[in-house]
Amino acid sequence: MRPEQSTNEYPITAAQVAEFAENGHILVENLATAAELERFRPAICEAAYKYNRETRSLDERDTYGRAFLQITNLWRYDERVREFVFARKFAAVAARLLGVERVRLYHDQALFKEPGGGPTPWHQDQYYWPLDTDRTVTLWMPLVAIDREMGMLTFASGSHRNGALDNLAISDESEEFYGRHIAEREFPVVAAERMAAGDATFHLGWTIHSAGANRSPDKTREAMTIIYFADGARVAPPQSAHQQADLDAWLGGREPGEPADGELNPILNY
Ligand SMILES: O=C(O)CCC(=O)C(=O)O
Repeated sequence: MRPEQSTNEYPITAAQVAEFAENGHILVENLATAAELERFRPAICEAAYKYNRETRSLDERDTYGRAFLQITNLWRYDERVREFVFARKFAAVAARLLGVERVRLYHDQALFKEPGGGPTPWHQDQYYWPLDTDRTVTLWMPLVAIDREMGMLTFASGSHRNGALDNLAISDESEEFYGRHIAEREFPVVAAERMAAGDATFHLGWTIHSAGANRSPDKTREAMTIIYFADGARVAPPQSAHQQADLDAWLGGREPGEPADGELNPILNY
């Protein structure tokens, strides 16, 4: 049953916290209400298309480029998107699932998989993140109803437990490497059949995940994501060019060894 809820609080049970710890991911239904979706979806879409810089056709892009339009930190450009990204309700769920008192924003991303867009290869998000904690989590919310034909987020349950497995960015190589790893370790591969607009999944930074292609002829899979980390985390020395790029973009000038508490990383469950 889809839980009834006020717009300010979402009840996460102890069983859900345990499920998240065990699997490294969870589906949370009806996190954003229909009224919230009605208000925020137009704002997110408007900002995403306004700040999208991808102009190539799908044929001209590589595997990463075909997977989605990726438009980042929209909260900085649009006051309405800021209200969505800073929602205490979402951050409180993230904190409860992580088992921490306070969470900070790492960044947000609109991930729009276009009609005909390709699959998102298996990967681990935290490969990109120069943070010294494994208390990191991504909220992934479709803004329209989706089914598996449109690029459902898909998880290898329990795959977070060994932390970093390889230094692989999202690519054909990561698809091959993690695909083999999942088969060898026999991790259950889990994806919802469908998600309603406003449902959300949460996954840990080390959980291996992917998404299918968007086989819809005309519907874009509009997903909005918010990445959180536990307050108290420090900036870690970057281990790759990707981590250096993240350090430059998302951590507000903080240096390795310093607390990750810059102006781009506010506490959101105040
Ligand atoms: O939206 C997608 O296709 C992939 C999303 C993803 O990998 C993430 O949010 O961590």
